[in-house]
Order: sequence, then structure tokens, then C-alpha cells
Amino acid sequence: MTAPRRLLLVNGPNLNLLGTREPAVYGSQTLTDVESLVATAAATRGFEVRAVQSNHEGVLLDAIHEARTDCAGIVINPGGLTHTSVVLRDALSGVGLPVAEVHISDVRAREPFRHHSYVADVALVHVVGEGVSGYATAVVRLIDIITGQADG
Ligand code: CA2
Repeated sequence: MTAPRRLLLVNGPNLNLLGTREPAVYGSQTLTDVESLVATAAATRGFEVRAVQSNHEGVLLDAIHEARTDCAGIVINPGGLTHTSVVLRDALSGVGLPVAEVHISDVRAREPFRHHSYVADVALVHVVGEGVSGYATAVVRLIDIITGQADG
């Protein structure tokens, strides 16, 4: 069967607040802007995107499980769940799709509790501290891997 040309974009808890607070950390673009940016970056390579954002871990797990049937990869900013959630990591590992992990801020330069990611070692692509444009970087790198154009 031909691989689906569709990505799942997952944004975790509190990312619905993008553009409303903390612009010095997260910029001034909204979640809608992020979803448009990702859709455009994917479309230029012939991929479509299904986007989900939730403040509820189980909703995110269900969306990840569903992606197994009709997506070729997952771009995810897990928000604070990055640093706490074994179940999110297990869901990503369990579906076996290639994953790109994105963080808007440079988590390595912030509080120590943000330095560890439960998702990092199940992701093939990591984009950290590039602001919202990092989502587009992640899409390009993930699609290159999916389509076999990655150079290592
Ligand atoms: O830098 C990132 O993208 C983070 O994943 C964002 C999470 C944070 O817990 C991670 O350590 C790093 C927080 C998302 C909250 O987003 C907000 C956006 C605007 C205003 C308030 C929160």
C-alpha cells in the first residue's frame, strides 16, 4: 500500500495560549499561525496535515493512536508533558511512526526541570529554540526522512 502523505501535528497543554502571554519566551504568533505554517510547509512537499491541540493527555494519546492508520509521521510539541509523561512517550513509541519533537523556546537554557525530555529518544528529529519557525524546520526534516531524502 502507498504510504499516506499526511502528518499529524500535536500541540500539548497550554499551547493554545500562544500569542496571548509570555511573548518574550514564545513569541507573538498564535496556535492558528503555527498550524497554518505547518500546513504550508507540508503542502509544498505534497503532504497534508491533521492538527490537534489539547490540554488533556488522553486526547493526545488517542490522536497519536489514530495516526497509525492514516499518517506517515508525527510532529509534536508536547509542552510541559515533555518533562513528565511516560505515557506520551509510550504512545509515540507504540505507533512506530517517525516523530519530530519541537520546542519553541530553548529548553536547554531554561530551568533544569526542562532539560530532560521523555520524548527525545523516540524522536528522529529535534528542533529546539528556533521559535515558531522551528515547526517548519521539523516538517521539512521529517518529510525528508519519510521520503528517503535525508542525508543522515
Ligand atoms: O518551548 C516549548 O515549546 C515548550 O514545549 C513549551 C511548554 C514548556 O512547558 C516546555 O518546557 C517548552 C509550555 C507551553 C506553554 O505555552 C504557553 C504559551 C503562551 C503563554 C503561556 C504558555
